[in-house]
Amino acid sequence: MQIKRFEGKDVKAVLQKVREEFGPEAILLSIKKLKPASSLLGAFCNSLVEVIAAVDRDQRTPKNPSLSPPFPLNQVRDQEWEEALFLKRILSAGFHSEFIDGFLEDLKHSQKDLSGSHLLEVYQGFLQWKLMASIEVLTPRFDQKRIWSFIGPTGVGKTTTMVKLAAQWSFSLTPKIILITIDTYRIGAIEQLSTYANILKLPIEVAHRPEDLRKIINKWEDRDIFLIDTPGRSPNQTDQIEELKEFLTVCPNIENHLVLSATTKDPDLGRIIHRFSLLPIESYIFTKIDETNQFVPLFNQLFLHKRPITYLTNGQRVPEDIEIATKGKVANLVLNSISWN
Ligand SMILES: Nc1nc2c(ncn2[C@@H]2O[C@H](COP(=O)(O)OP(=O)(O)O)[C@@H](O)[C@H]2O)c(=O)[nH]1
Ligand SMILES: [Mg+2]
Repeated sequence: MQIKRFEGKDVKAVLQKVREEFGPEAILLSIKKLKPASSLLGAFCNSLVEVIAAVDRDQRTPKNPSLSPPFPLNQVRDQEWEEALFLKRILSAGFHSEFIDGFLEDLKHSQKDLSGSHLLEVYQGFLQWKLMASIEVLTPRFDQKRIWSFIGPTGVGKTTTMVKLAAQWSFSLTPKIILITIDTYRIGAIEQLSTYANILKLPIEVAHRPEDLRKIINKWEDRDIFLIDTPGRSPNQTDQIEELKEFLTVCPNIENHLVLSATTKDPDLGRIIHRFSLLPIESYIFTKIDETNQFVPLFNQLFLHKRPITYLTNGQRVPEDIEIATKGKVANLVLNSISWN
């Protein structure tokens, strides 16, 4: 029996050395990390791995060129596998590469106390912190006159969201609210909003031209909150967005809130945000979070196009299905949408 100590930068490299020298009959006596890793990357790049292996000289056979692993994989230390699995999961979750790079860099320099805790939970906690640190939220304030417009593609829930907010604010804040629509394109759009205005006993005005909008805002100067519904605009039609801009620049204090559906695919979301950025955007409102369980695309946009998120909507019921976005809520949606098993 020959016993020998092997060293290498990682388990794979050391096992390769063992295999080359002792062949497939080698018996692993121990596998140890010599320099404890202080980070996830350290586990793969900086540490030294020591393997003590033995082989019975008489049974030793020439090098085996077969591709099958020479040793049972379950002999590799648990912690390394957990780190590798965690990495694999977040890599396959669809995060933007810039986020992954920053996350790994922070993880590398963090002090992690792994004593007595499950490694996956420690890393999930770290990811949650990083998600929260990467986004901005905005809690609406009504200490002054507010003029909110709801802009975005067709069918994302602009009108529904505006009415949910009108209802909630008029029940709880008792401000004077007026509903305005510039959506004179879609058949039934004015009727849809008029129905809600009647139920909520709020005034409604229709602006056919930018000039009308300016006049309406001046006419209702006693109002605290102006809510402007807009027609859905295709991100591919720049002229439509330019036209919208003519309306929404008639008054300097109009705040545009970009309404996006959480069900939209990642590249499409990016394109929509890019096109609507022709207008200054105050916040994002994400709708239809009840219709998907994939929230990494939503997060990627919040990460890449840094603007605050104000609201999340989670159903068709008016006014119940809307909630203020918090960093914790967004981070939990993202974490829960990653497959950890
Ligand atoms: N499931 C779900 N449906 C929603 C949500 N918000 C709006 N909708 C529905 O989406 C459809 C389009 O809404 P609408 O407000 O007319 O969209 P707009 O064209 O952007 O004004 C309607 O059927 C709404 O009831 C939401 O948060 N979840
Ligand atoms: Mg609408």
